[in-house]
Amino acid sequence: MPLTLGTAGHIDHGKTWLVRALTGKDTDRLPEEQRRGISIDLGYAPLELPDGQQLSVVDVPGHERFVRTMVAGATGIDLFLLVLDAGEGARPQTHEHLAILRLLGIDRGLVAVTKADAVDEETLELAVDEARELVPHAEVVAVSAKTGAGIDELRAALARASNKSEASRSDAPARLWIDRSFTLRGIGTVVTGTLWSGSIGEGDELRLEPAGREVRVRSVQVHDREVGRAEAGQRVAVSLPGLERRQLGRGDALVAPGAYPVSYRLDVSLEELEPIPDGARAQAHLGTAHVPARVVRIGDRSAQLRLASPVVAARGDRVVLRRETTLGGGVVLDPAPPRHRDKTRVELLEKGEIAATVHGPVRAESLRHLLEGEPVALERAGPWVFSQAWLGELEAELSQRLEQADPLDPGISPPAEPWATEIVPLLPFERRGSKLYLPGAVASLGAREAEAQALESELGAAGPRATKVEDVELARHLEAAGRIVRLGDGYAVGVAAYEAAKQLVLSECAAAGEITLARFRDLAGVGRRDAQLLLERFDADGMTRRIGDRRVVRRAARDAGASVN
Ligand SMILES: Nc1nc2c(ncn2[C@@H]2O[C@H](COP(=O)(O)OP(=O)(O)OP(=O)(O)O)[C@@H](O)[C@H]2O)c(=O)[nH]1
Ligand SMILES: [Mg+2]
Repeated sequence: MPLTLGTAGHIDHGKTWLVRALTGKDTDRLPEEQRRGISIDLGYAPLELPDGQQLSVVDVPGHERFVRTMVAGATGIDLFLLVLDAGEGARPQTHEHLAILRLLGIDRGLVAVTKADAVDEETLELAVDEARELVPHAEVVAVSAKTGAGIDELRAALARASNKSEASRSDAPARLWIDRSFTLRGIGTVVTGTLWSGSIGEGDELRLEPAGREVRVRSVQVHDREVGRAEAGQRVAVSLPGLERRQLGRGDALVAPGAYPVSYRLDVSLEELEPIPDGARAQAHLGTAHVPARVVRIGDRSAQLRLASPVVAARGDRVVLRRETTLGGGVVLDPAPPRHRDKTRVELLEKGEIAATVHGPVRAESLRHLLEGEPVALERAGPWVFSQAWLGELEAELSQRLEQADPLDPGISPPAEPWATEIVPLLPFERRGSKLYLPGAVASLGAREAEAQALESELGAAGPRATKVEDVELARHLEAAGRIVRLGDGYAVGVAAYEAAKQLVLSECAAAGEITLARFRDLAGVGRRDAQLLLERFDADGMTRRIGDRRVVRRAARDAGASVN
């Protein structure tokens, strides 16, 4: 597994010279860097160790104004090389770079106390002691880039440190944080970066995020050599035909399609170098990206970062928070959380109890970035996952509503949420039309039977005269039960009166071929309005057809009538 080594240290302490002494390459390639004698951008060089191991070296600038470039360079490295000027000792960016390395979780590396040629022995010893105190777990080597003294010892120490390190990111889908992009004649746009995880090969279809652009890899190089496929941990150059250089740059990521969420929020466990108040604004650095963020505190040790623009993140990613100085950082607990301030949720996430954070339905794909494999201890329906307890609560709530439903129509409208189509069928209810019912539930009058009987006798007494019924539900139910007949405008008649009126129409039409409103009114002995309501009902029943002010019996009804008679 190839490892990446990143320099760190205060401005002018001799990082670039040391990289040149180790690799033979001057990484200060920009004219401005050469003119000013300082590093401004990241520099890259391959380094072959005595035991044949290959390292990729990233040289970072030490200037306090370029710390954000240092973060972009340090992100994704496996080993650090902290460079300390023997004459100067630790200075502000020595400390800040060290803090950033710690926040990024890069704890393996060594310290080179350089410019040994420029100081006396005593000063050198003091500097070496200071270095040991500063980074107690690291090997300290005194060197001079100018004379070459100690360089071989440094190489041997690097080989030892590399042998102890291993990158363990190769299982996850491909993600490459871009740190440079340029155009090569005849090839087009090329991006470089450290491949954090997965592999990238010729012909791969990837996505450029957060823009969400589909890209196809034409070729892949590792240290200027074409390879079929580059592996996690390597510094990679990828050529992407069809893309303009200005469409991408440092801070973008090339990822396997669909493998990582692109998110405006990150739940993080927080580590503070200085107190970060709720609502604080800072730059959030993640991978090679940095975006303005607001820190929404959730309890003592965690926060939700609300970002001004989206980032591609995964659980376990490190974030550094900076203003003019480095404020702190964190580890991503949830790369795509809902907007919340829920302390319990964060505590569960921290413990890795991802399933426990799920109650109501969420899309399974939104959990994929939190879980390895399929969610266990969760229910699943279509694209949704949810807890058994939540399903139980839903069932209880719907059952209660069904029990309280109108006995005349004991159904309720099912939930209208997007998950309803997949989840409601899991519950022991019956779907009839647009409503849900308890299994086998039938309409009943229950306590309203007395009311129903009163209405029935009222209608019976009224004969063919229509009666207004205010209780529409009751009327509908009694009609469905064959106990009354509803007319228009909320009126109704008894069944016997309806049948009698029907016979009047049928026999008049059998004799005269037709019936008018006036004639029917006289025959039935009712007012004009009631006659009209009855005739309209016969029309609606399909028994009669209206022609101007007359009505004739439809053939089907005549035949049916004949067969009944
Ligand atoms: N005597 C002596 N001088 C050195 C040595 N290494 C570097 N220098 C001097 O220190 C200056 C800065 O060295 P660089 O390697 O550019 O320092 P740096 O840490 O890369 O600086 P930034 O990238 O700007 O942070 C050089 O121009 C040299 O003059 C050394 O081993 N011995
Ligand atoms: Mg430099």
